[in-house]
Amino acid sequence: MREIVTAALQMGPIQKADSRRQVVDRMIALLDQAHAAGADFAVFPELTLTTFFPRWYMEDQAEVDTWFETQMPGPETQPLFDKAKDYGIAISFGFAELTPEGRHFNTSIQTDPSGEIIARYRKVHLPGHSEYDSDRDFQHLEKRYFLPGDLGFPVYRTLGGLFGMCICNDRRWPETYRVMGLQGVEMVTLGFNTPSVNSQLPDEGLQDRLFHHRLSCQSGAYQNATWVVAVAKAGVEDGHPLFGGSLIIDPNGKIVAETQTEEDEMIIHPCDLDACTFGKTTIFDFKRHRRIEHYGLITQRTGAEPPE
Ligand code: CDV
Repeated sequence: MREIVTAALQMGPIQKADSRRQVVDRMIALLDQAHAAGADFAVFPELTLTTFFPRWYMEDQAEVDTWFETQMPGPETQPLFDKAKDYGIAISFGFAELTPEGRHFNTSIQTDPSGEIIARYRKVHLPGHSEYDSDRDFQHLEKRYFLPGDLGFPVYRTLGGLFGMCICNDRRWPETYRVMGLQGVEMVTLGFNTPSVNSQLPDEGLQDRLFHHRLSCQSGAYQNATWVVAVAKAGVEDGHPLFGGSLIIDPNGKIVAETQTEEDEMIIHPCDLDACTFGKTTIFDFKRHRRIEHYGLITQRTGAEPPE
């Protein structure tokens, strides 16, 4: 048994006017709960430190850069790292990263229990568009503000297991999980900010949107025999609703915990990494069953091209 008591720390809405300090205080309050419940590992959402700013169209790069972090930890986030170290809890959270060379990424990091950053992931699948779109009720400008991630999908050893990260839209792509599955991943963590309404399909109901979210995460878990921990930033941000539905999913694809609110909320579960072994050595024993001679198109072709 390799049990990692894992807390998914969902954040409620963060308004444009909220300061990093206010957000970090809320994160620490959730970490206090996780510590009281015996957590080894705590996972926060995508772009945890700010409102989901890609919904806003901005032309002034100096204004855009105010949403980004140039240091991690920086002065405002150091107290979170200190608290996690005090508690001996490994943490993972997302933020907008501005590198010293001036590159912008939608990033997640993971620390070990001593508070050291031991892994970094930069979002690969950036949804949305790069120019103002007047046909939408609200914008989704991730392609404008971020570069596609340049680190691939690394899997790393920590907490006695094999861990990997992805971010929000990545969870909808089977390639995301499979590339980590091929590195033996035992727990995939991800944060998300998903609007409760589809700006291009207003009649799509919230239940359908939650269904697609659960379907993507549960199939990724099952087909790769890995835990998946998916954590929302939820609630109404400056008039724009984001759904909750943070999940802890076992390697059989079953949901073992799910949040019930769109506020700051913890769910927690003792995740036994050894529970991955059965799936990885039977139906999803890749080495025995995969037929890579038929998978060439996956990396040769991006868009669908139907036959003549
Ligand atoms: N932050 C995201 O990547 N959100 C997307 C929305 C745009 C659909 C998602 O896949 O949830």
